[in-house]
This record gives sequence, structure tokens and C-alpha cells, in this order.
Amino acid sequence: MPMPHRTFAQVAKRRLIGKEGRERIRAVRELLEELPDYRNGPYADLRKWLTSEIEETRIRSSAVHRDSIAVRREGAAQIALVGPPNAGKSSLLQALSNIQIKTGAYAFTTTRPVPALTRVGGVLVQLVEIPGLIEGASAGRGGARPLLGVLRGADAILFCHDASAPLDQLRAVMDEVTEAGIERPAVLAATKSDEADGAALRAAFPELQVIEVSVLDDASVERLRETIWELTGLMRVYLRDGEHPIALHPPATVLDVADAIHHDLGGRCTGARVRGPSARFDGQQVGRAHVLQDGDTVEILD
Ligand SMILES: Nc1nc2c(ncn2[C@@H]2O[C@H](COP(=O)(O)OP(=O)(O)OP(=O)(O)O)[C@@H](O)[C@H]2O)c(=O)[nH]1
Ligand SMILES: [Mg+2]
Repeated sequence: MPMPHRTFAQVAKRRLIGKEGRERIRAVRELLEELPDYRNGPYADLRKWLTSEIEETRIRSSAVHRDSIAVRREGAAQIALVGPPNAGKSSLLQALSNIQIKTGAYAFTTTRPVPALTRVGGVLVQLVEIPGLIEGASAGRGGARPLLGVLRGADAILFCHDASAPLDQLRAVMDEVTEAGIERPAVLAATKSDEADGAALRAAFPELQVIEVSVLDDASVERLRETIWELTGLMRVYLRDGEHPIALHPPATVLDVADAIHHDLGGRCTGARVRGPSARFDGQQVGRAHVLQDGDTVEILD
């Protein structure tokens, strides 16, 4: 005597609650095996429903998959490298960090966002290459909508463009970013500057800071690194000589630093001894509300 079809439907729904992907498909298959094999009537309808559940679960899983190109944030800031295909983004990422990444003299060498953690201004910052955004991205063309999602998570944008290439592709990329409603501090890298200077880019985008860079010229890469640091908008505070600084969003006080080190220390902190740009003299004793400046060295007092 099979279970009444209404009861079966309830049991089935209950068993599927909270299950997704492979787990849900397995549960559906088990239910299908338990289901009486009638060709017509309510049991046949249940079979049709369960079979469609398998297909829908598959579609949902692949959609989740497509969105999961999201990049896990690391470091004090995330900077997106954005530009037309073949602009030299991967080459820059490689020159600025230690990662090995495929570069190529053709478009769309990179197809997924590639993160690389590197030190800029002594602070760990995450650079992310966004694969060549093309026209229509904000409308979802070229599967670029998830890429714009990644871009939305970034703190700032380093636009990259081959200094000798025509400007329309770069304009198209910038338009896509604007159309997607993404506004971030930005700088424009005129890449491959061993072949052409950035004059054309400077003339075309007077509102943007343009920095020339060639991966064949180490000094230019280091200048770019310094520019990226400025782009983060962060400030550095040193706790000890010879150690890496901590990064904070200005304005930052002594209390902010103590809190950043450890929440308990924030509670106990009474002030600090400060050396550097915000101190009137080396070792000046200040209160916890004292506003620090980039490059200060701080000894928290508790
Ligand atoms: N002369 C010169 N060539 C460069 C420089 N940087 C990159 N290239 C060349 O430009 C081509 C594209 O470089 P990629 O770094 O792959 O460019 P991309 O922007 O990552 O390209 P996609 O991922 O395909 O969008 C390669 O052939 C590189 O060797 C540079 O500073 N100078
Ligand atoms: Mg690339």
C-alpha cells in the first residue's frame, strides 16, 4: 500500500528543505525510487515535479558556480587592474608581485580574476586582474557581469592601457564601469612605455593621473607601486623600527592604533609616545585622541 500522494508530497518537500546541489539531487533520486511507478494521476505528477527539481537544482548550482569567481579579500586594500584585452595587466601583476601568470600577445589570455598579494608602501595589498572587460559588460555581455561584481568589491581601480593603442577600447571599458555605477579612486597606467609615452592618454583623460610603466623598466614598476600605495588612501603607522607598519584609514588616532593591535589594548590605552610627522619632538607623549600621520612611530602606553 503506497503512501497517500499528499503525504508523499509533504515528506518530499520536508526532505528537500535546506538541501542544495549534489545533496539535493541525491535526495530527489531517493524519493523517485520510493515513488510508486504509476503513469498517470497524482503520482505521475509528483514524478514530473521531482524530475524537474533535478534539472532546476543543476541550473542553480551552475549559476552559483558562475558567481563564485568572487575573490577572497586579503591584505589592507584591494586594487583592481582593469583594461581592454592585451593591455599588459597580467604582465604588470607579475612584475609587481611574485606570481606566475600566463601572459600573451593575444586577447583574453586571462579569463578569471587573478589575485596577487604584494607589498606596496610596506603594506600587504591585494591586486586583482579583471579579465578584459568589453563593451556591453554591464548588460551581461561576454559573461562580464560577475566581473563587474568583483570590481564592485575593490577599493580602487588601476586602469591599464597600452600607451600606443587607440583609445576607443579604453573608453568603452571606462563607460562600462561608469554605467555599472562603480565609482572608485582611479589612476591610469600607460603600459608598454618602452614603446610609446603616455602623452596621448594624458591629453585624452586630463582628469586622471596617468603613470607610464614598462615591465622592462624596474624603476617604472617601482614608481607605479608607489602610486598604487597613494591610491589605497591608507596611512602607515610603525610600532617598532625595522618592522612592517600597520595600515589605517585616515584620520586615525592613537586609540585606533591600539584597537587595531588588539581590542583589549584599545580599552586599556591611555596614550602613546610618538615619533614622526605628527610629533612636535621625538618621543612626545600624547593622549589617546591624538591624530596620527602617515609614517609615525607609536609606542602605546597603558
Ligand atoms: N614591450 C612591452 N610589451 C609588454 C609590456 N607588458 C606586456 N607586454 C606584452 O603585451 C602582451 C599582453 O600582455 P598581458 O600581460 O598578457 O596582457 P593582459 O592585459 O593581461 O591581456 P589579457 O589577459 O589577454 O586581457 C604580451 O605579449 C606581453 O608580452 C611592456 O611593458 N612592454
Ligand atoms: Mg591577462
